[in-house]
Amino acid sequence: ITHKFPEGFWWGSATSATQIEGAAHEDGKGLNIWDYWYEKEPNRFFDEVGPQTTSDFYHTYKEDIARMKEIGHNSFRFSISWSRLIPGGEGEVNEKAVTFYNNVIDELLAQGIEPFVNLFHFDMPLELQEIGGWENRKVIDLYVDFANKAFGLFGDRVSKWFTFNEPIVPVEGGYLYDFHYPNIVDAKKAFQVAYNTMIANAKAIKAFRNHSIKDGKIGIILNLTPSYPRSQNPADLKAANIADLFFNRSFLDPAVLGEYPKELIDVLKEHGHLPTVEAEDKQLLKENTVDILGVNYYQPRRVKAKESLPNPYGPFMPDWFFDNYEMPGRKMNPYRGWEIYEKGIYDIMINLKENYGNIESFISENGMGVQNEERFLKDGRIEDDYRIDFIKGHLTWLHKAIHEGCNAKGYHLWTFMDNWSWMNAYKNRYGFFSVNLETKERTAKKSAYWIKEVAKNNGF
Ligand code: BGP
Repeated sequence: ITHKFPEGFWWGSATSATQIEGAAHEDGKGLNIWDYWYEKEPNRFFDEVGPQTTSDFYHTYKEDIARMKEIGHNSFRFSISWSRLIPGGEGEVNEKAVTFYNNVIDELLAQGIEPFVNLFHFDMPLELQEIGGWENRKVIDLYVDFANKAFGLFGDRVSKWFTFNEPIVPVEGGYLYDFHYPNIVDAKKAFQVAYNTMIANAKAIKAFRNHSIKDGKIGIILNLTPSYPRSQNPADLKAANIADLFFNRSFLDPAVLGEYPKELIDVLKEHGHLPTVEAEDKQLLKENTVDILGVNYYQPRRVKAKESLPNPYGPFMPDWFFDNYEMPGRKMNPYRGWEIYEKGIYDIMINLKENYGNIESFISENGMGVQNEERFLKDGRIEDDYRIDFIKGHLTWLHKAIHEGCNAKGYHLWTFMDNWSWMNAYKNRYGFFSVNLETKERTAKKSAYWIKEVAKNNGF
């Protein structure tokens, strides 16, 4: 074993409610924006199945958790669906949902797997989106009520909690670049939404502290994309810095340090895009920072200075300041088209160590999406050596970061079994297990056997 990880390292995988549960209309669940977008409003981008067609974890959790145990997971992340626990987003809890999440938690604990519970993974209850979603401060209070109820119901057995997964994604998709419902393109609203989610994060943390959960820790999960400049020219460096401010630090700084970077405030002020704030917000943010940070890492961001000046009369957008840059010779995932840059994981960790108080963290998502993965079927199982190499490459850099004093506690793959995705349905497969969508049969891929050994040896 050349790469041994610290004792108690968390090996596992990550999922989200909308992507695995299915049972979208069962047992009193309300609609969320994804149910609506795919079922009720013709999705104008894709001709794909919606979140009612999933691996059906709602009914198969018991066998799936046994599979997790079988491949050596000691931890597993799932999310609680707000619209399942509180249909409509407001009011009484749905007892059937309480039973389901209780069963999942109890089953995980019975198998020796620690539940990591996330509260919001892109799945706004439809009724709350209709009153403006995160644009509306009332939704913050309803979210805190939801969080409080979840802490109260499950906090006796769950100690690791997360407020949000990738809060920037609903901002980018729903308010800037038009790829998620509600398909608004308006940077002013986008910054308000981004800001309000961080207020919701702080308020949920504050509520969490009143629950005295044993060994309780609360965190946030951010997709950090290290922002690499094309060159060391001042203009390229500036472009990379601005991209970093918008896409990483606008969440990382308030979550971990309790305040926004001054440079970001200056840019927003200059362009008249400062969000509306309330008097007590500043103190609230300062006093309620996270205990732990989940880092989702898939690919870096490479940028260069803008080649042509943006139209000063056009609507303000973050990409006024930079262009994306495709580095010649970069390594690509040939089966999906994202860049693979394993060292990014190390750069993120060193940044957290040097600039964010070496906050306790873990890799909460990392993974390789592959199209038409059945082409790698051999004797009934998918021989995903490329995924093993991918994970190994990232773990090697994570191991080095830990060796240099970074406070990283675990690695979760995206994802446990092939699941439904927001934009691509089942096109990109990520799981340790493949899923036959007709029979719902699960089959372990080669990587599942490999990770089992890694977990057993706590290294490779
Ligand atoms: C992350 C999300 C996940 C998951 C993953 C893979 O951003 O947190 O929900 O979907 O990306 O991306 P995709 O499904 O688009 O391939």
